[in-house]
Amino acid sequence: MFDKILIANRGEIALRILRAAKELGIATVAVHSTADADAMHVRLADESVCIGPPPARDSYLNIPSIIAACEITGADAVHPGYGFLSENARFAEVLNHHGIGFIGPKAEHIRVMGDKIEAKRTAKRLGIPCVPGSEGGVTDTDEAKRVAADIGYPVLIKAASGGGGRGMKVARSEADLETALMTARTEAKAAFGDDAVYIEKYLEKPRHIEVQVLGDGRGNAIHLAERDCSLQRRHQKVWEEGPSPALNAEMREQIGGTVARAMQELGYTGAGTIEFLYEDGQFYFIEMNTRIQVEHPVTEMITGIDLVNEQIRVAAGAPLSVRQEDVRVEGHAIECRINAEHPATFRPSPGTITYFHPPGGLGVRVDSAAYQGYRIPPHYDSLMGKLIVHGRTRNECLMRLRRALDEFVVAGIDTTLPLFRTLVRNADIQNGLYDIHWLEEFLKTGGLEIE
Ligand code: MV4
Repeated sequence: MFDKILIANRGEIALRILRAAKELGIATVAVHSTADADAMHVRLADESVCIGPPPARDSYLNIPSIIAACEITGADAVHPGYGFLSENARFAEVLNHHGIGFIGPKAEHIRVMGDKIEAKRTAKRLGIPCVPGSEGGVTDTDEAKRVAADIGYPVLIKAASGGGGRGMKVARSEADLETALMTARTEAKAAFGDDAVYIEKYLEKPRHIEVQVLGDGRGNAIHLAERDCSLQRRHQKVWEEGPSPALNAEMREQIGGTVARAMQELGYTGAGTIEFLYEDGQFYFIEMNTRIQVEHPVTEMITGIDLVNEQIRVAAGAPLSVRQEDVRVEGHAIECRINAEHPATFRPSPGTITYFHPPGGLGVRVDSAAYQGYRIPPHYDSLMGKLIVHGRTRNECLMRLRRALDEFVVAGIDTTLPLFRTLVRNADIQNGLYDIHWLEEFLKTGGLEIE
């Protein structure tokens, strides 16, 4: 097992990783920018190293500074959290080259899944159902027309280096196709320095359902059911829950089994998420994330399995602590991402938290690095905390969530708490009747009565 882990991240996920390390008896090193000297992850770690000025590219994304911090402190592994360097294959390779463990998958698997065309090719080879579309990249209009005619309109043009929704263009008929293709390629080149694009059948009203996996890198892999992440705004998840209100146990076993077998064949190491669009009873692979995700507590609450503990153990060469037959889904969990933003305009609201009172009680978990008197710096993303609630049934979970949201007090800054207080009382949400467009439609049509 590792003796000392360096956490190359900040905020609530840095605390989450610290807690897992501490429970395993592993010493911790925090790294921080000059803007984060007062941050909670710095206070809770055994040691800390300042790695640069506020902009992430000069600190949390600065590979030489992080390697130096490992060498100064004698850390034998790095946990990258999510975002920042978590899906940077070169970072994983550089660490290995320095004899430092990377708590994540093999660099090769990060690289494959980072290219959406390669990821899809791999998924298809492993027997995972994919959205109908081009075999690989598409460059010329005639080829695009042939593919589109074959799969039928509408079609969607996606950037190979994209993800997070950037650089996508819909073509509703052949008349739209040439412009969509050229615009997508130009935007992809500008955003990612790579103009490779591919084509898929455009699904009009799917849900976003993702399956959590864990692999030991030596031929054992399991699934830990799914999360429904359909409630998003501008490709930012807002509310995640598990299990999905749209699936039954049989469908869960089917897609979970397919994914676990695929990851076993791939020899995948650590935690991963296979993202699907789900429409009319069918799953369609879109992407794979090779990191721990923001919404991982939903899975932890319904399975009782500590995903970060498993990540660390597996990276150190240990087997998974659970077998597939030991994984059971118990009850229901919902996560609300509380952002330091205005609840109606979503304008970021950095500044000092003058009062902080998180909710508690049975089935309530708050993952946050915030505290009373903490000043949220303006340089990073606006996630201020996550409220995760568990209940024996979805209805119990909703009732408990309503109570927990009413208990939560954050003063001095704007937060998205009022949005969640509205959502938890909405009939469509209560009935689980929503798709990937529901939230934006709700916000656009004035469902939120907040000025
Ligand atoms: C799609 C799609 C419809 N059809 N692919 C958006 C982000 C990227 N990860 C994949 N995305 C989509 N891919 C096909 N073939 C619709 C979306 C999409 C979306 C997906 C998940 C959650 C929210 C979304 C919001 C808009 C579009």
